[in-house]
Parts: sequence; structure tokens; C-alpha cells
Amino acid sequence: MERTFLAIKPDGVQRGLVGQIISRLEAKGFTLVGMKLITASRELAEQHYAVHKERPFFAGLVDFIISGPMVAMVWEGEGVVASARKIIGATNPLYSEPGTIRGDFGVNVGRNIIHGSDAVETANQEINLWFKSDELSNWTSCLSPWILE
Ligand code: DAT
Ligand code: MG
Repeated sequence: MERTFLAIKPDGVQRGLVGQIISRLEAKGFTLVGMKLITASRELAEQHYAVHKERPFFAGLVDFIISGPMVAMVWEGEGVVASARKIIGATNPLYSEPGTIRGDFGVNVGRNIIHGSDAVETANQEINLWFKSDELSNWTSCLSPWILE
């Protein structure tokens, strides 16, 4: 079953949005298979955002992401990578649709509350970067027959 890496950024944690964000993903029908509160090291943050290292916002992005604890999570479900990106909304919260996490809770691209992997391959890389395999739980929700045909 497909998995994605999602992380509530330090602004989402500071603003007390952790519960609401997790509730949205649970209510959709996705399954939480890994979660930890973690203040990332600079090395981990730089690896995570390596694809952006030449961008002008890279240094500020890394400083922000290591500025406090994040809630790092792995979620599982049918089409979860693309679906979670839709639930999260566009990168710039000013333009994210209402009803999305960024559209409902944010206004600034540098404080956009949550990260979500952009493709299945990236998801697998990010899961391996942030989690050891024994930190993930393989389990089947008792609701799964009511969520998946
Ligand atoms: P996303 O997080 O939607 O995958 P991204 O991978 O393009 O977006 O960028 C990673 C993060 O970098 C993004 O969540 C916020 C920050 N960022 C992106 N573009 C930015 C910009 N123009 N100015 C400041 N921060 C930016
Ligand atoms: Mg991205």
C-alpha cells in the first residue's frame, strides 16, 4: 500500500494545529503508520530540502525548519501521496484553496504549516531519511473494509 511522508512544520506545532491536521487525514480514511515529534538537525533539514539548495530561500527555509519541533509522520492509503498534496493545498497559502490545510490556516509561503512528499519515489526517500524501519507500525485498521472496496 502506498505511503507518504508528511511533517507538520514548527509553525503548525507552535500554533496548536497538530490535532486538527491529524484529524483531517484520519477522517479522509488514511492510516497513520509512523509519528514522532522531532527538532531536526541542520544536516537532516539540508538533506530533506537538498533539491532546493540553489534557491534564494534555501537558507531561510532550513533555519525555519530547525527552529522548533516538527511532527514527522508516515501515512498510508490508496493514492495517499497525491491525495495528501491536495488536502495540504498549494505551496503559497495565499493562493491555496479554502478547505485545504494551507488555505485554511496560512497566508505566507515561508510559514506554510506542513510538508508533503510530491511523488511516490520522493515519499520513499523521505520516509527512509526521517524514520528507521522499526519506527513504523504495519497494521490494518478495523475500518479498512468500510474505506476500501
Ligand atoms: P511544497 O512544500 O509545496 O512541496 P516546494 O517543494 O516548492 O513546495 O518548496 C519547499 C518549501 O520551500 C515550501 O513549502 C516553502 C518554501 N518555499 C518555496 N518557495 C518559496 C519562495 N518563493 N519563498 C520562500 N519560501 C519558499
Ligand atoms: Mg516540495
